Amino acid sequence: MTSLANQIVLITGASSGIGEACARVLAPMGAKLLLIARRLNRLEALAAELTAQHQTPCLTRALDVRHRPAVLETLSSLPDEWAAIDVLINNAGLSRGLDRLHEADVEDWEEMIDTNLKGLLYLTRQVVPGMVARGRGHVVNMASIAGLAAYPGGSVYCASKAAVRILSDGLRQDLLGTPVRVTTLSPGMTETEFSQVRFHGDHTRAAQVYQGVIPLTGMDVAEVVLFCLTRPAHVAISEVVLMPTAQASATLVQRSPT
Ligand code: NDP
Ligand code: 8X3
Repeated sequence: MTSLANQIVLITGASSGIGEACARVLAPMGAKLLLIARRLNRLEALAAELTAQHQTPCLTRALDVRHRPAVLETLSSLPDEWAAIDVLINNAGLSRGLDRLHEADVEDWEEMIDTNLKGLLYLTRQVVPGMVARGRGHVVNMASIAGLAAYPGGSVYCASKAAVRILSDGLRQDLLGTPVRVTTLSPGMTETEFSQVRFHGDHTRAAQVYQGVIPLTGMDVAEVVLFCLTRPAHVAISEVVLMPTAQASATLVQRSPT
């Protein structure tokens, strides 16, 4: 088993959902958590809770991963004792809208591509060289079942997540010969703030996504992240697809009457 004790784990999108759940699952393992998102107040509350409960060393940083100079500044100005990042969980991401491609809002496209794709790339470019130099590291990229096949109204989000999968494959190939591992996670329907964000705060529409289904929780996904991170050094889990039992694909969901 790979121990996470005293490992520095950077989690993007730690203010909510899957990223927050990863922090909660990794804290009792003795990891040191570098928590990143735009909503600093949430990160600070989470850090205070984890430090009180598990004595977890936490460092919080407000960062919009879309802004390359800010990513550079944040990561290059870390205190020395936080600079040697062992695990990078590229989780920050979002979907905006569920509109037909030829009718969709271009601003929504920009936000998804800039966050899901370019943000992930900026973090990776900044963190992975140190992992290679130190001869240890693990990158976990949050893709989605949306990256396995398109669904109506989701083409740009799906394309961004397909890109995450392919980028992860490429990174794995580029890192061959180093001990750095790359894991892609492709979860299905997971109840977080994801649908509220997708529908620009329309709670009724967001709730309908999970109607009649028991979705995954952020903790379900985080437990899989933990499993991947703690395999022995010679075991690299390349990709995991996980869905609620009531889901067979992005478009095939068995709903019980409510
Ligand atoms: P949430 O909306 O609950 O969490 C998204 C997180 O991403 C938040 O912490 C948010 O923080 C952060 N984030 C968004 N934009 C930025 C940005 N520009 N800079 C920094 N942080 C940002 O959704 P989930 O937890 O569900 O989503 C996490 C990941 O999982 C995403 O990549 C999503 O695509 C993926 N996913 C989700 C599934 C689902 O069904 N929920 C299924 C498959 C994959 P803040 O707003 O504070 O910046
Ligand atoms: C989120 C899952 O199917 O709503 O990535 O796109 S889905």
